[in-house]
Amino acid sequence: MSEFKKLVFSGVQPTGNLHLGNYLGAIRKFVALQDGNDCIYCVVDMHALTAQLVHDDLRGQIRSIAAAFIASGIDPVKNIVFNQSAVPQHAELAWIFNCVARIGWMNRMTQFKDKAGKDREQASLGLYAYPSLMAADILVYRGTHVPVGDDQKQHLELARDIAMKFNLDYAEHIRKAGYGIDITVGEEPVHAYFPMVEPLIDGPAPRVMSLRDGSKKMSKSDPSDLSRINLMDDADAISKKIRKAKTDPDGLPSEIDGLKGRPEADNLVGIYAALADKTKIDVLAEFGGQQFSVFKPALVDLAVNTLSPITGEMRRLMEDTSHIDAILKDGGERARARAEVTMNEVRDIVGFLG
Ligand code: AQP
Repeated sequence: MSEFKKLVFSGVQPTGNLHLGNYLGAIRKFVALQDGNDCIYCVVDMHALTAQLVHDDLRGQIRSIAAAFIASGIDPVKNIVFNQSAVPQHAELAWIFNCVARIGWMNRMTQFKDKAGKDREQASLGLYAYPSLMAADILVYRGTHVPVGDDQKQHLELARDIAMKFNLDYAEHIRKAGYGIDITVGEEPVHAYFPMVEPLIDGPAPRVMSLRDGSKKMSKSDPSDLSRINLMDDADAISKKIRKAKTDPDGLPSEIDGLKGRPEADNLVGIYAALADKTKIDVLAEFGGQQFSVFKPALVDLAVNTLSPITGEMRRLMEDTSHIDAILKDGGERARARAEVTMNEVRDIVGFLG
């Protein structure tokens, strides 16, 4: 048995202001993973059309996500940073995956149900097929590890199902062409062309929740700006949002069990832990028994100290976008060359001519 070469892939949609959830759930992990790994980080602009068909400034949004990657510490020379639409092979593989994936699988996707809302008949086909394009984004590089927030777990399970079905349906063709490797999935030996992707979701804040409602995830599309800390917020805005964050009347518990049934307190402790690179247990050891009037200012200081340098660098990069454009162009070329290697083989496996 052998293993696929480790390749880290992840993407962020250019659909509005990046927030603390995107940073802690995704971008900060991207930065940590770049040491010692082959990493590809993508601004998924084709996915952005599923959120909204016509954007006022999609190009500006694409650049600002790329700027956030660079400002957070991602090295665009060592890693590949690019925008999805620069590599048409993503869409080509997604079409094949649309034919592999089953309607029953897609119907179970909770993000589609949430985003489509009540009037599902009016949702776009693109929104429905989003997870199939996401599987193609990763697998066109035969990506093995995907750092994401907890909300993307189900989509990654679907990517595994698609990869597995492709491997099994085309097993003979894959073998005959001399592609693929022998792996075990569970106990089963499988001759695989595509790897079984692994989500990297761990950490104290895998799902950062809204500051106004501890039962809803922090989201770019929440109409209330007070619900999220944007990466472009200044110190005053961060301070105001944390001070106004919903809490309950009790102080902080000393034990983790004391956070049960207190989603807002749990969320703020998780945010503090993630920003300080600690566990929630460490944070409660420090602040247990204290009131939010003590904890919130400490959280403000930590959030401002962590985010301000990133915000400053993002602003600087966005003043003259030629540097960002050059990074995306170079990344697009390098990504396209790699994706084309996979697509040449995939075209051969499925039986297309040339
Ligand atoms: N609240 C969150 N907590 C932890 N991780 C999160 N992510 C998003 N929200 C949270 C992670 O950020 C990465 C990029 O997300 P995306 O922009 O591609 O898509 P999304 O999950 O749809 O993000 P938003 O901010 O919630 O946007 P809208 O409002 O447009 O739906 C992903 O790894 C995601 O898990």
